[in-house]
Amino acid sequence: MNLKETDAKSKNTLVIIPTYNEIENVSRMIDTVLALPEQPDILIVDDNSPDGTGAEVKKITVENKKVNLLQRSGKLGLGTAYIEGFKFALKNGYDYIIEMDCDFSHDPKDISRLLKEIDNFDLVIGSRYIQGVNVVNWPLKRLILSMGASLYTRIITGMPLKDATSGFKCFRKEVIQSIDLEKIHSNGYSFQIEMHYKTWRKKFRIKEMPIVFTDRIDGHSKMGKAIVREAIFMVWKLRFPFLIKNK
Ligand SMILES: Nc1nc2c(ncn2[C@@H]2O[C@H](COP(=O)(O)OP(=O)(O)OP(=O)(O)O)[C@@H](O)[C@H]2O)c(=O)[nH]1
Ligand SMILES: [Mg+2]
Repeated sequence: MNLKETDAKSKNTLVIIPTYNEIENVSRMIDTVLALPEQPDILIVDDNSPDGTGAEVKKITVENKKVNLLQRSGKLGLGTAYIEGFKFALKNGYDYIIEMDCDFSHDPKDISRLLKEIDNFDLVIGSRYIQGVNVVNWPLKRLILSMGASLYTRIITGMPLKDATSGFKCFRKEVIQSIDLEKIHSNGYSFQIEMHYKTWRKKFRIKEMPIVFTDRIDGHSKMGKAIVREAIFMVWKLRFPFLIKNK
C-alpha cells in the first residue's frame, strides 16, 4: 500500500444515501461505493420502501459491516432522512459526511474528488452549473426550473452558489455539529438550500466542484410540485426569519 492510499483510507467517511423504492439501483450503488479506493462506510436511510429496498439492504448489512441501514416506518421525506443520517454519523464518530442520491444521477466515483477537495474546505458541493451546464438527459423544463431555483435563491438570500439545490456534497463533521438539527424542518430541495445557507452564514469555507449530473435511468422520481412550492417560500424564511415564524 502506498502513502496515498493510506491517506485516502484514513479519512473516516460515511456516505448517507436516502432511499425510497430504489430496488433497481441500491445493490449496484452499494457495490460501487464500497469499491472506491477511499473505502467509505455507507448508511442507507430507507423509508419502508414497498419495493423491498430495505430488505435487500438488510441482507447486505449482515455480510458487510461497512454497510448500515436505518429503516424508518414510512415515507417521511428526504430532509428528515438526512437529519437522522447526520445524527448517526456524529454518534459514530465520522469526520466526513457525504450526501448522495441512490439513482446514479450523482456519479459515485466523484466521491473521491469530493474527499480530495474537502482537505481545503468545510463543505464541498457537487455543482451542475459551475462550469457551464453539466446535466445529461433532462428535459429543458426541468433544467430551467433547477437553474431558476438557484438564481432565485441567490437573489433573495445573497448566498453566492451556482447550484443551491444540489444533493451531492461532503461536509466536515464540524459543520454538522454547528447546526441545530432539531430546527431544520424542510424537505427536498429546500432542505439542501437550508443546509447550504446555514453553512454559509456560519462562514464555513464552501467550494462548488463541477460534476456531471445524469438523469436517472432506473426507478422513478419522487420529487413533486409540493417540494417545489416549499422551496419558493423557504428562501424567504431563511432570509427574513423575523418576518415569518419558523415551525
Ligand atoms: N428515505 C427517503 N428517501 C427518499 C425520499 N424521497 C426521495 N428519496 C431518495 O432521495 C434520493 C433523491 O430522490 P429522487 O427521486 O431521485 O429526486 P430527484 O433526483 O430530485 O428527482 P429525479 O431526478 O427525477 O430522480 C433518491 O435516492 C430517492 O430514493 C423519502 O421520502 N425518504
Ligand atoms: Mg434523482
